Amino acid sequence: MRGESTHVTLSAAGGAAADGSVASMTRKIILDCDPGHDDAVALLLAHANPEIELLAVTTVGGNQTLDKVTRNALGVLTLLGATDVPVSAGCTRPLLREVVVAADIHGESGLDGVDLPDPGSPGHVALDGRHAVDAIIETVMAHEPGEVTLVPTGPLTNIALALRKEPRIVERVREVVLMGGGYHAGNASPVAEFNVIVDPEAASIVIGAGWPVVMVGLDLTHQALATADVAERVAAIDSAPARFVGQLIEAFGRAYLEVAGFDAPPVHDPCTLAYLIDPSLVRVRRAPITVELRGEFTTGMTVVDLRGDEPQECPTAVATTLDVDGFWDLVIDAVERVGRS
Ligand SMILES: [Ca+2]
Repeated sequence: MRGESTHVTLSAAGGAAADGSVASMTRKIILDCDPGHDDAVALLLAHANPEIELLAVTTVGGNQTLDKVTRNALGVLTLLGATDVPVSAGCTRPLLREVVVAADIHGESGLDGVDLPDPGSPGHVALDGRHAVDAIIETVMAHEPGEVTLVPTGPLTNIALALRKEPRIVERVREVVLMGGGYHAGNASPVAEFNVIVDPEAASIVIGAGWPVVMVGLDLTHQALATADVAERVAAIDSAPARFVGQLIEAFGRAYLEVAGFDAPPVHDPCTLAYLIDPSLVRVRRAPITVELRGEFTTGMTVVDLRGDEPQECPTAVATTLDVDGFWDLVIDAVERVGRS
């Protein structure tokens, strides 16, 4: 009898080969994001951790408008020295609803309080010419089935459109590990999390597509608090990326204190990568998930059925418990690695 599983990948990629040897466990990912302070830490972890191969970065309107989050993604990758990763801009607005941004938390720029390289500076990362939806489809279809994992850390508009445009990606993608939702409290409403409430129709399409989905929601990410101890560990590293992460934590902490009364800010998005890098850091539980689309007070709520035994055949799962120390060790390790390169 299995209790809460630590990992729910259903496909065979990365497992033992026919000759008994173990194939490379490096995880090839596409990071679909809306930077955003915590997205920036996800970009850092995806770039710096040797277990992750960052195939592409795609951007979506969310924390701020598409032009702003795209500029931020390019700036963060430049600062990290991640100059060989293609970056594609995607959807400017949700499938059906009006644009909503999170300027209260992330500021007018989407990354207030940090210094990014001047977009005109030599060596600055430039946009790939493709639309994000095409970049996602082309990258997934160019790899073997079960090879590419999608990591959405913003509203799910790009992923939903990619699914509609090329339904074969459902069979091809290894799993979708998304930051969004939650099964207890929300943040953008009493019951809804920001990424899901911004484009609930897209979230419903992605979560219900039948591919393996791990929903890393607020229940999990509110355990990833950047405390004063974390800030001190970052401050002890003498490098430009470390100073950048220090600015991020400080600005994010100020906003979360003012807006939500948190003593330390929850650094949501990199929790998805922690799960992929070391599944023992994030406990997950399989459970059916539906997205509320018509509620008068509950639109954007992720309704998670936790009744009864864990349904072993269910393709969706929710993250429940974070190994907090292990998570921050990974982030600090990533800061040290980019500082050395
Ligand atoms: Ca985000």
